[in-house]
Order: sequence, then structure tokens, then C-alpha cells
Amino acid sequence: MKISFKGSMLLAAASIGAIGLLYACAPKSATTQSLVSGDAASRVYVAPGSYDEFYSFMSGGYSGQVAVYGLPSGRLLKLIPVFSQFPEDGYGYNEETKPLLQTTYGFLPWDDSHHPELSQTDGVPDGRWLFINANNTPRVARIDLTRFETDEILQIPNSAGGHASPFTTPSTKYIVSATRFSVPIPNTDVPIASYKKNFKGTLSFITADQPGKMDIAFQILMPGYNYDLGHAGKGPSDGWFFFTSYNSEEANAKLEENASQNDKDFVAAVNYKRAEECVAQGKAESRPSDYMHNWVDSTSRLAKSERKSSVKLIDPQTCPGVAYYLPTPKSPHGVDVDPTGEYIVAGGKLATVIPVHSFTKMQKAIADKAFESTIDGIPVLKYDAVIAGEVQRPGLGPLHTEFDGKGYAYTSMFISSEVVKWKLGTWEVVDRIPVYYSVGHLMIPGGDSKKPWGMYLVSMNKITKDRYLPTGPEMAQSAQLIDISGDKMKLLLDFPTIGEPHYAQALPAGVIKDKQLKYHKLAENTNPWVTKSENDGGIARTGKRVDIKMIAIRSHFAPDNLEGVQVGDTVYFHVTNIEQDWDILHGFAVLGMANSELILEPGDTRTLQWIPKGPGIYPFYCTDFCSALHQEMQGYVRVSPAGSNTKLMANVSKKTQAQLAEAKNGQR
Ligand code: K7E
Ligand code: CUA
Repeated sequence: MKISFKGSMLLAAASIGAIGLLYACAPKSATTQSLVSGDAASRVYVAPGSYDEFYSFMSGGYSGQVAVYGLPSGRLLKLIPVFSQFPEDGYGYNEETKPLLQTTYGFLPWDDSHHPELSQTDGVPDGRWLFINANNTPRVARIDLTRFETDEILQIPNSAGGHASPFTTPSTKYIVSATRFSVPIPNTDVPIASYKKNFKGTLSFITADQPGKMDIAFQILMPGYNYDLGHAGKGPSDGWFFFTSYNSEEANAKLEENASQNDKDFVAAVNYKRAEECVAQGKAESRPSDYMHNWVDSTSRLAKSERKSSVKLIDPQTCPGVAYYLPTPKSPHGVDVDPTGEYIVAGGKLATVIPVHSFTKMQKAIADKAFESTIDGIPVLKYDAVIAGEVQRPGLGPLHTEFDGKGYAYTSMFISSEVVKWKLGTWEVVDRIPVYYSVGHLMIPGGDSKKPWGMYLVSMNKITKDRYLPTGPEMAQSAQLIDISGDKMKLLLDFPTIGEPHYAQALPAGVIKDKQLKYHKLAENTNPWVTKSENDGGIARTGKRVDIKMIAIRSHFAPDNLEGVQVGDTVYFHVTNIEQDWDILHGFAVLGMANSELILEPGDTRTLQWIPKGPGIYPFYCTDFCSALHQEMQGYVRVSPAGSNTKLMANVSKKTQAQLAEAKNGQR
């Protein structure tokens, strides 16, 4: 089952010579059968009615969402919409959530998300929140893990490609976002050929420990490289953050060649306590910067947007000691810090070794001024002064590393399609297992924290090819569950995933299972258009705007017959699900609407905008099969020509209608 090492080396030579060859070689000699543990079926079997041991949060990649799976079963539990509109529940279509997708570029219906990150307390995932990055238009999002809902999105200014994000400091004081693409700061119209002069990178530190209050604490101005990934120090290295960078050549074209020239690029080591000092001493410059902060108000559950106009920018030239460069072979990708906080492991995509830096040696090198040069105020430490060791002949294309808490590290090998287990301190490879195919990230629950739950490893593979029943040119993405509880890794399960799950994080189910909200308390609903009882619904006109307030309960809407809408009106249906019972949802959709349905959680109010195009009768109905009389859960809206004298009518009590007419306060 092992890949012959000679074969690997040939491949190494081939692929490093011709970088175009970087795609995927399946280990041909292995047969999956021989890799699968004999008791695999029982190990992943979760009997009907039983729960999984872990929640696993996998990035939805280019779907922009998060997918929640149970482990070890690989069962899909939920899709959480984050950066993309989600017609399944109305996220980004209904009026309450639309502001979450506002940016300075306007309303954006999509993004590409790569890295889910659980909040931590003292270096251990605590289950309060999950953060995730938007890669295309740089943003970070907070998901509340009592509701599995996106509550907050912050745009990152002076950045393009929010890839190294949103990794957390050990108690989630900050999460980070570093720019993948360097750009002019401020971003202005300059010749692309002026890259070396005008393009810069930024590393952003974002305050994250208070819901609804995320903001850019400060940004650090960096040379115009590409910043790729990051991880916080912990234990002895607490207070430091490590980011990989490539393209230290500062090429702006044909990067596959031009950014692969230098023998070494860098891991940037950032002393963020020092950055805080510089901010406190007034050494950070306030830079005009345009960005958006969106968050959900906790009682009205309405998202709000605020436009921000400045950030504090730290230039390492005027804040010495804030950043150092650790030379790192060949376009590093991942950078991962072991549970003790001593070792900083980089994944050199094109390197033939896995370089491991030592935090202790780094501190000494800084004290001894063991610098080989200084770039824009950032001292470059000598490689030999900081390197703890190199894992020799690990395989091809090392990308990402996680840890089991028992002294071992596991690195994904993109090109040779395998996971390699090696020992911290001795750097010897102790085991390897093929994966199918071209693994990107791998994940061990808690595997980047102080306390890994080192039982399982999930390999997230880029290429699926022949693993499942074929489904045309595009196959589902593939994850593989591997048992790492013994000396030898054992393959347990393949399961398909959505989008492209770059990274995932997982935690024991018990951390959050009993904290789940079952319904929203109707009494505490402060949505301005809430309808709390059967007779409180109605219809009101303000100019060309018509507001309809309505309840949904098994098995009717009230009101369910509405008249007086005219062609040319913009209609808002404000529907409140007045159920106070777990998992009893209703839906709402009306003929000819140009957005998605509303899905109404118990106790929640959601608003649908509708612009009827012509006169006639328009039925609406409940989209969620809620009861035996679900098919009876319907109603009609009559639409009359513009200027018609059809009176406003909702078949609820007169009193309500009069009150509603008075309350034309013009708010949404
Ligand atoms: Cu390696 Cu975007 Cu984390 Cu994908 S990145 S693999
Ligand atoms: Cu309510 Cu179906």
C-alpha cells in the first residue's frame, strides 16, 4: 500500500522542474480495500436515533457557506448560509438578512469561503462562535453556535483576497485577515508594472470577542508579497502570530514561474503585543479606509449596516520589533503551530522537506540580532538560527499540518496524494496513508489548538474522480475519515461534501449540543413589523408601499385574503411564525415573486418584498410541510390596476386595521 519512494522522488524532480505538472497523481499501487480498517463499518456506524461524537464544520468553498457534518458518520446536518444568498431559507433574500451582504461594492450575493475557525478560550475550542473568511471580497463572518446562524460580517479594507483568515488568538481577542493579493494602498489607478513601487500587503487584526462589535484593531503594512495562511502562537509563543508569504519576488505576471524563483520565501512572525504598544504610543497612522460592518440586532433580529471610514495602520519602520521574517523554503502555503506552542511548521508547496521553526530559537535569534538583512523595516532572521528541524523526504507538495496532542504531526501532501504522520522533535516519518485524491487541508478535531481530540483525521480532497457513482463532468468534493487512534492510520469512510471544503474544524458534540436554541421567544421579538397574535395582522398603504402583517401557525395564515394592492406598488409581507415549539417551521411564497421563499423559525419575523407585475389574483402558500393540513395553508392577494378604487382589505378584525392605518410610520 505504500507509495514507492523512488517513484515519489522522480515525481519530485519532474514537478519541480515543470511546475505546470502540479496536478494530482493518484498513488497507483494502493488498493483502497487494503487500507480500510476491518472494523471500519462499525467504527463509523451511528445507529438510527443515536448521535455523532463530533460536530464538524466544513467550509463550503466556492458555495460561500458552511456545511455541518456529524463525525464519524459523515452525515450532513445543516448548511449555514454565510456569504452567499441561500434560497432554501431566504438568507440574503429577505429584508431582515439582506444588510449582512452589504459591502462598499454594494450588495454582494456570493463569495468563496475557505477557513472555518472555532472561537477559543485559553487555546481550546469553546463552542461560542465559528468564524469564516470571504476570500474574494475580503470579509470575516461570525456564526453563533447556539443557533447556527450568521450574525455578523466585517469587511476588510486595504486588502484583496482575504485568504489568511480568520485564524484566532488563544482567547479570541483577535481574529486575523491577511491580504492574498498585494494592491496599492489606498487602492488607486496605477500601472500594474509599477507593482514593486506601489503594491503593498496588509495583515489585519480584528477584535472578535464581543458579538456585534467586530472591528479592525489595527493593520500592519507589509512588503508587496502574497500572504497565504496564518496561525497564532500559544503557550510560550502566545502574543505572536505567524503568516506565510510567497512571491517574495514581487512578480506581477506569470506567477507560476516568476514567483517560484527564490529558494526561500518567508514566514512573517508578528508580535501583536508590540503592535498594541505602538498603537497605544500613537505610532499607528489613522488611514482613511472605506469598509462595512454588518450585524444582527439580537432582539429585533434585523441586520444593520454601518459604513466605517478609517483604520490604524502600523508601519514596521516606525514600530521596530513588530515583525520578523523567517526564511522558509519555496513558496510556503500552510503555517501551523503545535499544541505546545514551540514549533512552527510550514508547508512548502514546492519544497522537498517540511521546515519546522523553533520559537525558542527565534527569540534567541532576535536577541542576538542574527539578521541576514532587513526588508522595509522587517529584519530577516537567519534560517539556521531559527530552524528546529526539517522532515526529510516526507512526500510531495506538503500543504497543511495538524497535531494529535500525542507528539505527532500529520501533513497533507497535495502532489503525492497522501497524509504523512511524523514525530515532533525527531522529525522522522512514522506512517503514511494514500488519500483520494490531491488532499488540500486535513483536520483533526482541535488539531490546531492546545488540546487536540486526536481520534480522527479528515482529509479534504480536491479531486474525486472515480470515488463515487459518476455524476457528469463535475463530481462532488470528497472527504475521507481516517482513524488516528493507533500507531497506523486506517481509512474508515469516504463522504461527499459541498462546494470545496478547504478547511474544517470540529469539536466534541457535548460542547454545544445542549446549548441549542429551540425557538425564538415571541414575547421578546422586537421586529417593528412583528404580529404576535391572530387578530393583529392587517394591510396598510404608505404612498406606493403596501405593508402586510401576517401570522403563520398550524395550519393557516391570518389574514389569508388581501385586497387593495395595485400594479406599481411595492409590497412587503411581514410574516411571523407564532409557534413556540421546537422545529415547527412555516414557509411563505407568493406567485411571481422575484426572490426566494421565507423560511420562518418559530417565534421569528421575516419580510418578503414583492412587486406584482399585473392585475389578478395571486395565491400564496406555506412551503414547509408543517402539518396534516399543510396543503390547506394558503391565501390570496388581489392586485388591481394602478389608480383603482379597490379598498384595502385584510380579513382580520376592523380594530387592527384602524390601528395599522394610524401607524404609518414609514419604517420598513
Ligand atoms: Cu490550502 Cu484556501 Cu486553506 Cu484550500 S487553502 S487547500
Ligand atoms: Cu405551514 Cu406548511
